Amino acid sequence: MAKTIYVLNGPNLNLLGTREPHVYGHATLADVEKLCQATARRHGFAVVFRQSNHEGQIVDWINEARSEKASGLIINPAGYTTTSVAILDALLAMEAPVIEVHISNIHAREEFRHHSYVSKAARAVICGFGIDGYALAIAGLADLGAAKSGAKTGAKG
Ligand code: CA2
Repeated sequence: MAKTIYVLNGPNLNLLGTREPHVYGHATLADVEKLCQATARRHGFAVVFRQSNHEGQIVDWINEARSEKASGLIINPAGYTTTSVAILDALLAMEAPVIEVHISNIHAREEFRHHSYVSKAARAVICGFGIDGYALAIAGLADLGAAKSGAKTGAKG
């Protein structure tokens, strides 16, 4: 059976592709889901892909990923990146690797976007690659899995 990864998206990412294309590009969240499904399939993963505008819902999904023994979790916490201790605490309880993704380069933007609570629980952080960051995160999770099973040698794992 395919290993499952969760891809969780925070508030307002449902609006992707509708405005601010100079910052976030023209792709919609449906396009992001298609990219994740196609990339995951190539790496032998199944994907649970979700978006919510509600902090508690995201916390519940992180707990679900943990209890369902997901192989990894990718999260774009969006506006909760800089505020949510609740999401951080849920992520800290995960054993599987967590990858934080941002479509834009948050460090080249306003200073209030630079600090992330989520990064404290993240194995890696990807920002500034547009929606390709999600595909890179899935490839990274696949690489971590391969390293763990001994299929690869190197510094990771
Ligand atoms: O670059 C990212 O992926 C962000 O996580 C996106 C968040 C922002 O608060 C973070 O600082 C960086 C914003 C998500 C809302 O996205 C929209 C996209 C299009 C139109 C309106 C909102």
